Parts: sequence; C-alpha cells; structure tokens
Amino acid sequence: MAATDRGSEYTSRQIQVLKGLEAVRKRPGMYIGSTSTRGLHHLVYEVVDNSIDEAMAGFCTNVHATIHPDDIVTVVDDGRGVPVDIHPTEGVPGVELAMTTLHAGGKFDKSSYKVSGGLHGVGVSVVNALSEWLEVEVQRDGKRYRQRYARGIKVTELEEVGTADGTGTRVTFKPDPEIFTVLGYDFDVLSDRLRELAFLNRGLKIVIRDERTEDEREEVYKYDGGLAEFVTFLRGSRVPVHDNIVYFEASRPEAEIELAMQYDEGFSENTHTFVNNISTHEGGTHLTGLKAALTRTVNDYARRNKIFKKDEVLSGDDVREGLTCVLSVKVMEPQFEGQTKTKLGNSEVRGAVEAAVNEHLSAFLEENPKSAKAVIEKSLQAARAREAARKARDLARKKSGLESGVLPGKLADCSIADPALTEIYLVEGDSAGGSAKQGRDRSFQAILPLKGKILNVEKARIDRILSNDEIRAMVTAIGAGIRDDFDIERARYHKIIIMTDADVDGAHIRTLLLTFFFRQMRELIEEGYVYIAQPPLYRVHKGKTERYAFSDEERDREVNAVSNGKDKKGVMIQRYKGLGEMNPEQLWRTTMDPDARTILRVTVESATAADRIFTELMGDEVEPRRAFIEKNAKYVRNLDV
Ligand code: 0RA
Repeated sequence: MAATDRGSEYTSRQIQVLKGLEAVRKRPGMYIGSTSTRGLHHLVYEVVDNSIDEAMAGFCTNVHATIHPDDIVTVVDDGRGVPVDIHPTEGVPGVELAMTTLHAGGKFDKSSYKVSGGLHGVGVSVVNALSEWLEVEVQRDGKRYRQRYARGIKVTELEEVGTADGTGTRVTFKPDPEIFTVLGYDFDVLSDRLRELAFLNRGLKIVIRDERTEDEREEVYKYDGGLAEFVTFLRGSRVPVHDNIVYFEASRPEAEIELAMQYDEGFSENTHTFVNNISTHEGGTHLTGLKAALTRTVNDYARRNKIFKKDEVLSGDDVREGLTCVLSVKVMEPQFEGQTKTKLGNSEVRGAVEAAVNEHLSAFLEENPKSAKAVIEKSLQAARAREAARKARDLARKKSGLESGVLPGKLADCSIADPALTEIYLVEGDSAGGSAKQGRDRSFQAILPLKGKILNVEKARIDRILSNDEIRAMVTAIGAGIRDDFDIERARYHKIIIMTDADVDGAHIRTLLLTFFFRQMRELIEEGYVYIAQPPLYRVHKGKTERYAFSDEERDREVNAVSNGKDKKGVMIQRYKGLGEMNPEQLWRTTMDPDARTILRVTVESATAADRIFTELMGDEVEPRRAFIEKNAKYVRNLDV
C-alpha cells in the first residue's frame, strides 16, 4: 500500500517537474529576462543569491565564484548546505526539490524570517533547466553528496561521495548553448555585481576568479564597513566636506535599514537605493522616506542652531547637492512596481525609513558639530546658487528663447514630424556635419553639428550650463527641456545618435555628451533613446571593390577578401582619422543607413558604475580620465550590455 502510494506520488511529481522545466526552457525570457548576454549573467546572480541568502541568515561567510573555460561556472559557499534528507511528502531529497521545483528557491520554510534577493527570485531550478548540465555538491553532517542534471533532468540520484570538511554547497553549471544566443561571460560585469553584493552584505567575503585564460584574474571583496565603504568607493575622487561618514543600521518591524552618506564638494546627487540587495533604480517608498527625513532633519538642525538668515529654508535639492548616499533596506515581502520592476511599493517602509533617518541623522549632527556645520554650509551654498541660477535662467530663457520653439540655426531638421520615426545625429565638427547633412535621408534624419568640446557639466552649475551655446542648441533641438523641466514626452526624436571621430578627442567629446545626458536628461538614457554611431576605421579597396572595416581584425580579413590569392598588390588601405575624411555617400553607406549601420544603444546598466565612471572622468583628476580613455572601447561595450 505505502509503496504504491509513494510510487504514484513520485510519478506525479516527475510530471510536475517536467512540465515546470519545459515551461522554463520554452520561455526562458519570462524567468531570466532575456537569452542574450544579460540572461547569461543572470544565471550566475541567481546561484550566488542562494548563497547570499544563507549569509543573510547568518550561516555563510565565504562565497567563491569561478569562471572556467567554456563558460562553466562554479559557485561555492560555506553555508549549512542544502538539506539532503528525504522530504516527508515529496519523497525526494531536499536538494533535488530545490534543483527541480520552480519557485522553491533555496528555502522551503516560509515561516522563518527570510528575505531573498534575486531579481525575479526564480530560484536555482531555473538555472538548472537552462544548463546543458549542472552538478551540485553538498557538505553536511560530515558527509559529501553529489547529484548531476542535464537540462534540468536528473541523470544521477543523490549519492554519498565521501567525507566533508565543514559544510556548504557547490553548484557547477554550463549554460545551454541551445538556449543562449550569446555566450561568453564578461568578468567585469560579474565582478561589479559581486562587489556590490559584498558592500551590501557587510563582512561577507566574495571571491571571483577567471580561469579562462593563462593569466588568471581574481578579485576578493570583503567590506567590514559595509555601506560606509560603499560610499567611499562611490565618492571616488570627489573631495569630501566632512571626514566622518554618516552611518547607521536600524531594525524595525517593517524593515531592516542600513544607510551611509557623505557630502562632497561636487554638485551632483548620487543616491543609490537597494531592496533585498536589488538596486531600485526607480526609487519608491524607501527613497521617499529618506528624502523627507533628510530635508526635515537638516532644516531643523539649522533652525535650532540659528544658522539661517531670516526666512532662509533649504529645499530637497539643496540638501542633496554633493551627496553620496546608499540606502539598503531588507523587507519581508517586497512589492516591486514600475516599468522595470525596480520601484518599491510597500507603503509601510516609507515611515520606517523616515523615522530611522530622522533619529540617526539628527543624532549625528548633534554629536558632530563640525561636520554638521560643513553640511549646512554646503546646503546653504546650494540654495543661494540655486536662487541665483533661477534668476539667471529666467533671464537666459527670455534672451535665448530656450522655450520659444525656435530651433537652432545649425540644425538641419528632418521633414517627418512623428518623433517615434525620427532621429538626430549629434556630429562632431562642422565638416563632418556638412557631409552628414548631404548624405542623410532628410525625411527622418536631422543633423546637429557641434563644434569643439562641449562644456563639462560635471564641473558647472546650471546657470553656466544653460549659457553654453552647444548645450542650448541640443536642448532646443531635442525639445524636451532639461533637469526638473525635462519631459521625455516632448522629445522631438526617439533616437539621439552621437557621432564622433574614432580617436581620443572623439572619445572625450562622446563622454562629455554622455555625462550631459546622464546628469541633465537621464530619462533619455533610461528610455534607450541615446545611441553611439560606429563609423568605420578603415576603407580597404582594390580597383572597383571597396570594403569598410570597423576593427584591425576586420581590416585584415577584408584585405584578404579583396585580394585574389596571396597577391596583396594593389590593395589600398585608408585609415580614417576623422569623419570629415568620408564623403557624404560613404558616411551614409557605412554609418547612417539604417539597413547597413551598427549603432550602440547606451543603457545605464549599473547606475552605480556609471556614476563612478562619470565622476572619475569628469572630475578634476587627470589620471583616471586618461586611463579611462585608453580603455574606452570596453566602456562602450559595458554601457551596451
Ligand atoms: C534550504 C534550507 C537550508 C539551507 C539551504 C536551503 C541552502 C541553500 C543553498 C543554495 C546555495 N547555498 C545554499 N545554502 C543553504 C537550511 C538547512 C538547515 O536548517 O540546516
């Protein structure tokens, strides 16, 4: 009787498992977002998240991720190890359940206090389903166990394979080439996320190794200062106005709250918020609570200490200027909302964060009067500058016609009026601008030539930004306003394509433009409106045959292609030093024709990384900028992930 029952339960479970896995393999995008490089990287995050959960529960202090050749990845932790005992109703080992059951994730016990990371929280079974093979090894109760799967289906039973030293879990998997359209892990992308996780989980040691090449790479991340160290990292080369970082942890029924912040001499705001280790790009209730508390606490302190001149008051923007801040909350049942599901909706979190920040920030200001003075001084300067800027802007608006609807004279506009169909090329230099104007399809392509270097907005306040001719031309051409007045609905083009020379100056101008969009019209980047044109580096021609090459390797290939046999005589190679060397026809065929061109979409994959990049590039320090420009190709690729 019992045996038969067990048998039928087992069979129906198997059917469930197969159905579940089939769903995952049929629609992988539903579970991991995409099957391109982003989804590929997501597999690693999903496995690591299980180890992080174990760390958050207090049982794991080390996580190692290794990339082997062929994109095989191993994640090892020293947690308790996934349970191996037979589940009372399902009749299989716990680890097998975790590996084959959707949404089972790591933990089965819903009642225990548990917050879980993972963007979708889909669990390791999804990784299993999307792996050509996966092997899990558990060390528990002095023994070592192992089980293997292929495309999510077990190929061995859980076997005891030896004795354990300690406890923990090791998962090794090979992403299935039948599923993923792009293979090849990017060490930097994984490394950035693991570093972020190490900052967010104070004291946890995370190691990442790349064993794919001769010269192996390894990074070790461990931050005993948690978010305080994160703020130092994000601040980068900006100069702080007070030494001690504001830092606190608070435990409230609604949420666990951790916050670190510091003011610097810069003008930008760099606030990053996280919920259960997930970056909340779109903000939400925790951010609202933080902002409210910040404005109130700083104003209260200044008023109580009679620092204000009569009827002075600091706005939210004033108290956030030059602020680097990281807020991390851990919530039991987070509700994610918004376009990209990165906005926290839980209303109870707002009050909890607000109260905690009020309490700890006012204590900090009371206990650190020197820092408090520096903070208030900084905010007051911001308020005074903002007031001066408002006056200057009103004046500039009246004079310049920023809002008058008059388009800049240098703009060669397109004839179609529907923004969804049109694009604008921002072109470096008047001569390339001229070629682009002649070569374009004027029905949907507009050209705005920009001359010389545009203003570095990282170092300038809004009044100076708005008085810069090149910037004003861009703002009026795009037509959607700037900063607080920015409204993406009013954008006159849905593609804004940056076209600069393929040299160091071109890279610099491109970076200045990206900084400008990132700081002043961020939504343009977030909505995927900003692109980078890819002009060819070489023209290879022989007789009437003509080819273009976008890299040195391609050039060599094209040389072989146009020369018959080994005879390379008569093959000419022209290296384009600038866009201006191409005639209108060539520019169209290689760089502007939608049927032939490649353009890279700029995305803010990691706002934290981007912030640091922009600061390093645009701040006062020359060295990081030089270093950056040298490895610029990689930067563009990262933005494009
Ligand atoms: C379920 C229960 C317990 C631990 C885990 C899962 C667990 C899962 C993973 C996945 C990767 N590393 C992991 N470490 C632990 C708790 C078991 C107990 O009570 O001892």
